[in-house]
Amino acid sequence: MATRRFEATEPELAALYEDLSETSLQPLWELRGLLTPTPVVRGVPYRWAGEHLRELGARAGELVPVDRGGDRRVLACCNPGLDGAPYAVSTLWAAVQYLRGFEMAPAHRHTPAALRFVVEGEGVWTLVDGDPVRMSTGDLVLTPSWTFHEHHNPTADPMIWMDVLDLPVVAALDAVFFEPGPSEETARTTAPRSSSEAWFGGGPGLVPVDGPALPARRSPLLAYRWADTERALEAQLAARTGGHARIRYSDPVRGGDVMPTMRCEMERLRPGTTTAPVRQTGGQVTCVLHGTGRITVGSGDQAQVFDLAPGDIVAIPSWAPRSVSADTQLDLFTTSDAPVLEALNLFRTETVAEASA
Ligand code: GTQ
Ligand code: FE2
Repeated sequence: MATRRFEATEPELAALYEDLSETSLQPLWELRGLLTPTPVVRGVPYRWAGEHLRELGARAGELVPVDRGGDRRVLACCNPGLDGAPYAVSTLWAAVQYLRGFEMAPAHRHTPAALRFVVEGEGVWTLVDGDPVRMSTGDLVLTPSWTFHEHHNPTADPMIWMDVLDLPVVAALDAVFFEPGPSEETARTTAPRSSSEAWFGGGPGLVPVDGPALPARRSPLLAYRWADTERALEAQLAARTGGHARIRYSDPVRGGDVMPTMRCEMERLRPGTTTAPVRQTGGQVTCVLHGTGRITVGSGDQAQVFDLAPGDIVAIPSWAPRSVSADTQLDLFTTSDAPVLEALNLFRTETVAEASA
């Protein structure tokens, strides 16, 4: 198979280029844009409005059944800069999943890891490797790589939530595996406290002595509850100056990020607060839990300003400065691929001096 052929006016060089092409070789001296001074990022700053996600999710709920074959009723956020790839940024899948009352999304597992963040609603629970984890407003729920998961809605009301997966990273590494789960119905209608929370959600700094074996390189705690998150944010706001608090979800036993590929954080801004523009390598996805305000993503000509309301999902491409302003009190959940970049010693972050507008 021949590769791209480069042009030359000098006949011997042209002949060389032809032979290189036939031999699937390319001359580096003719290649441009490989080693750029700063990242060339195809993904663009973008916001999917919560209002649209809710409305379109509900319409999909009316029209599209969830069953084997379909498996999940999910609308993927597709960054307009990524040529139709179903990714929010080049390294993260972000989507909304809609489960009608009394519906069930069947068990499966895959090597891409997933997290769920609930903007509104309760009643659905996810069975993660047999452990029932309920999902309520403001909760972060993990389905780490290769864990079986199925979603149950025992209530009469539909529920919608955000999924984020590291699928683009796993796909780029050619390491995607998928397997359907055991098909027998796990007929459970209640969600008792997960065993993961009983063991590892004991409270600040309290971890079991003779607990279950710890899973490799990811948190043993599968759910981070909003009441705990909010308490931590309020305590931090009381302890510090300024109206901006930020917390990171971590492995309660060993510290570090919740999963090897995704970092999760929550921030609260008091009304009238604006954050300094910060950029980092790798992609980020921000989801609005509560409040209204604005987010500026990018700088100079590329800067985009989006109004924020609950349920909005925002794509922050690599190295784009991100600044947030709160009109009312604003709670934002953000996930990123920072653990991947850190593991490879590629993580950079900086505060950008000039506020982008
Ligand atoms: O809930 O299992 O958004 O497998 C994409 C793939 C959700 C899920 C997504 C999935 C799921
Ligand atoms: Fe899945």
